[in-house]
Amino acid sequence: MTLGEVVLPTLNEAAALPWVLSRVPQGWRAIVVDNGSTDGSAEVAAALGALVVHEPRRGFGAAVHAGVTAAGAELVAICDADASLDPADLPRLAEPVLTGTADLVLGRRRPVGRGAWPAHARLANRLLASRIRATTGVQVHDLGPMRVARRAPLVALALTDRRSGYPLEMLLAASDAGWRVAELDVEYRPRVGRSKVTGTIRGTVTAIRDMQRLLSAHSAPTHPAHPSDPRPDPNPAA
Ligand SMILES: Nc1nc2c(ncn2[C@@H]2O[C@H](COP(=O)(O)OP(=O)(O)O)[C@@H](O)[C@H]2O)c(=O)[nH]1
Ligand SMILES: [Mg+2]
Repeated sequence: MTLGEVVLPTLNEAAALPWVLSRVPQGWRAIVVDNGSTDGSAEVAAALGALVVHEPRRGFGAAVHAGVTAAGAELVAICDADASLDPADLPRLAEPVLTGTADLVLGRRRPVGRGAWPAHARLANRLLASRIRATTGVQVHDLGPMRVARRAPLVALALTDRRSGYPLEMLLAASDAGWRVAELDVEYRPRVGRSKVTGTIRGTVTAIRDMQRLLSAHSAPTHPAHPSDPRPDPNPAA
């Protein structure tokens, strides 16, 4: 029985896929979303038994959205296809969702080895996480790409970002929906191949822009006064 499916957004990751797919645990199925690769990623994935979904529209969010849409199991996970994260961690991340203590589990990246996480990306991520904590109250420390949730409620969040704002939009929407968000440590290793997002200046600038836009549009949480609060209602009914 398939307990969960792991969506692997893939843009030219042929060199990483054999290791990544070999690490997909029992009970999990890999969905490789090929985002216009020119290095034979789709063929490698298919030869190794993964379900391959083709998403011609570029963008991290477009790729993940296509994979989540193609999935059908109870749980859905997301993981980079670049061998920086180990799919063998998925059952551990799925545990709080299965036992009902969390609705979304994020892998908090703990770098292993030199060069796993460029300094600028790490700093930007840390600042972003603190801004998320301030705006939402959700206690996250890393906007990490490895995640597990139940598929149906995730689809119901109706996320619209199709680029690098997708991971942030997911967290903001989950927070608005009252989801319990948990973080568990995962090892983060130097990726195989070239980064498409945070390892490049263009990718980083795009990611920051996408995320700034989402955060500015997201209002701070409103805390309704307790009925026993003696202060006058600032918005009295007419
Ligand atoms: N940026 C980006 N990544 C994509 C796209 N399609 C698929 N991906 C995959 O999304 C994952 C994240 O990108 P990556 O280059 O690892 O970003 P980084 O982890 O910030 O360095 C990788 O598995 C990529 O292959 C796309 O159109 N743009
Ligand atoms: Mg990566």
